[in-house]
Amino acid sequence: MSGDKRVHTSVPDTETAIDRNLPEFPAAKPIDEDNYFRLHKPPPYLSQISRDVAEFINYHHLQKRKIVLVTSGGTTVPLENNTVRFIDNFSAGTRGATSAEYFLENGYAVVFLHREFSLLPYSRHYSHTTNCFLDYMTESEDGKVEVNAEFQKEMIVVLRKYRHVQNNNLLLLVPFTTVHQYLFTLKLIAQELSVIGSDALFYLAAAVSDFFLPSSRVPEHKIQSQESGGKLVVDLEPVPKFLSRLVDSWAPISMIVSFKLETDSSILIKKSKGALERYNHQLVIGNLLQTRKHEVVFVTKDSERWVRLSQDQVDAGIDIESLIIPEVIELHKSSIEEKKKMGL
Ligand code: 9Z3
Repeated sequence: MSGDKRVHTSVPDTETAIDRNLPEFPAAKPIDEDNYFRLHKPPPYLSQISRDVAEFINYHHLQKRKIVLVTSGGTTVPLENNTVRFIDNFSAGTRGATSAEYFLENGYAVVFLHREFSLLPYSRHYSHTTNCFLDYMTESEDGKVEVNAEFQKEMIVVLRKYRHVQNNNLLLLVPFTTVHQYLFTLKLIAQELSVIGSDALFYLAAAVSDFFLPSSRVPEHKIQSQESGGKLVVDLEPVPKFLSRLVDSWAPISMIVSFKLETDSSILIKKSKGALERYNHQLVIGNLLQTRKHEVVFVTKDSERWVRLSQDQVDAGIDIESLIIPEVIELHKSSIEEKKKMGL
């Protein structure tokens, strides 16, 4: 809603945001993958997700529709099995949910691997505390609930798009909460999507934790406040960098777009290029925590190019994803042609 004068506590103090000017962890090797997936139990619901994803892919592949996996939202790192406390991050899923809408508008089917209760395509316009749906409602004279006249025009557009997507089975919602669930589900979906080769696109916008607590060290019950002299000392391991396994093994023919998040503008391009070289995929979209809604940088092997909203576009409430997605789709088209020439 425009004219929002409320305080927003989730907006970080940019002066004190963390600077990650440190060398990256090395890419995960097959042995790291084996160890992780051997030493951790898969989520119990995975076979249900596997069936739903396979059915969805089959349905759209028969209709020659391209499929994108959009990942979205932050991952949690539980500190206890019966989880009272966990480590989390800032991501609300705006990038992922908004991007999914533009992929759908451009004819893609979308598998939306998202943090449960984060923003969803379409409902994001009227959910969570900034856009409470009740603010859009009014009571008519005969006691019926109606949409406020001033929002009718805007809401009918969103409603029609949402219904079209529902009626044509174009969107599959797959949730995760922990980084562990995210990794198992990502691997599963990637392997299923690899069947359609170059027609599959991976758009990895989720903010995945860099650190985790191996399950062998997670206590079953709530940590007591009097343990360890009243202090809580958290000793986390680095999450293996699974992007290398996605590119090299899980879905080697598909196009992969990853995001790079930094808070220090002077290292964003260097880090994005570093990720591209390390994982050897097609595109890194760099963004800064502070300006991510207005500008991003496309980094490929031989180019870097900023995509920015003009001040007029910002004022008009244009989503930067409406500029990002058509460009990604063009690159996907070229990638498909290239792969076909190679006989893949
Ligand atoms: C992003 O950079 C996303 O654009 C944001 C979107 C998380 C900033 P919001 O959900 O934010 O709209 O509030 N995602 C990727 C971040 C990430 O974890 N990247 C890894 C890294 O930087 C590489 S896969 O190391």
